[in-house]
Amino acid sequence: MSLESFNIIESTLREGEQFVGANFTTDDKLRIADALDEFGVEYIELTSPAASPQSLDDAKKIAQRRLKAKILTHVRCHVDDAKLALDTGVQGIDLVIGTSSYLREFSHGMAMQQVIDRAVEVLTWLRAQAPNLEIRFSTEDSFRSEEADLFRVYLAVDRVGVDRFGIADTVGIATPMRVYQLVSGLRRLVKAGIEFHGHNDSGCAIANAVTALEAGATHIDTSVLGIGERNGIAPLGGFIARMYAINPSLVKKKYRLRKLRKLDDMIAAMVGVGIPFNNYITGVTAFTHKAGIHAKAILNQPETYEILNPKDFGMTRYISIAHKLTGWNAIKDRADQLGLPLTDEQIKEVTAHIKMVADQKKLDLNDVDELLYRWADGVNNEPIGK
Ligand code: HCA
Ligand code: CU
Repeated sequence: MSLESFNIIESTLREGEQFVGANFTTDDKLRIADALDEFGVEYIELTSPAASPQSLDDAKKIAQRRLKAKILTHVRCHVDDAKLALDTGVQGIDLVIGTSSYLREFSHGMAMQQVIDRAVEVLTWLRAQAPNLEIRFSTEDSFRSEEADLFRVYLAVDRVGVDRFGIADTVGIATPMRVYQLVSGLRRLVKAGIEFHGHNDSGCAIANAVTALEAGATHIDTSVLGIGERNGIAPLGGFIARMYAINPSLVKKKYRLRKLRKLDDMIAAMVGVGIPFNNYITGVTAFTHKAGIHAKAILNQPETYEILNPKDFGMTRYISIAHKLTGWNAIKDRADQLGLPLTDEQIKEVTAHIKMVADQKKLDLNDVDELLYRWADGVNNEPIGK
């Protein structure tokens, strides 16, 4: 099962460039590629060199950078585009062609047999040009394509030979069950790698990606913060969180997890968005605990309420105590931090007082501290704020 040996194809520099707020300069792209490489992703996918002259030049520059990650570029399944991709000097080419009736009718206008003929033509040509190049062939909008059509094209492509097949949930319609079914069907049929690319329109991107691995996929597409067309694809951080939850030691060995924060911050700044408060790992509340019952257990053993250890990501845990749901264990911990020698009885008293005041008004940590100092000084009868 591929959960043990998955590869990340990081597509911030391809799918991510299709995010409405993205307009990366050459310098931005080099910084992104370097930061992704430092993090340790196995592959970096770049925008098609056919997109613009700058895209071609930048692909050449990044290909020459001698990063540890393999550099791929992503092109339409067309000999002209494939030729341009070869000229960039990248190590692999990701070919894509639409197979759903929507795309065949409203995008490229080709019948299924033409799609198959085109796939075979481009692959045969590419293989002859560059026998050692890593080639992937993907079917855009796989989950709204006829399964029989998909398998016809996969089989034809397999006969020519590719390193990897791509299954793309272009519109975010797939659920884990459907992903499992399609990926395991292809897994039974071919020996090549299988890549999954999933959009997040209905919130299944990460679950679909992990299910693809469970079904035998070998490669998963991500982008930093999930940026891409519409609301994007599986986010790198969220996918990492999921994989860490399954096998922390593997994920810690494969990637430099402390670099994630820098990546999220850098991309957010470049594309002009904030990091959502509830973002995986790097959101401000990702390691914040509130209820007294949670706080007590967290203070005793963080794993009680945490499957991700914030330290592994260079993040810190925060226990929120200035509210009506607080508990005396958390308040005692705060008193200890402040070096105040209060007895358990006093702590319970001041906790009751905090709850009462919090029923009337919103408190912050300063209010709690002030009350703790007063209790320590024995002057606990005045309302806070005086
Ligand atoms: C696109 C479509 C794509 C391709 C995915 C793939 C998708 O080119 O914008 O190559 O596997 O979501 O289908 O991103
Ligand atoms: Cu996509």
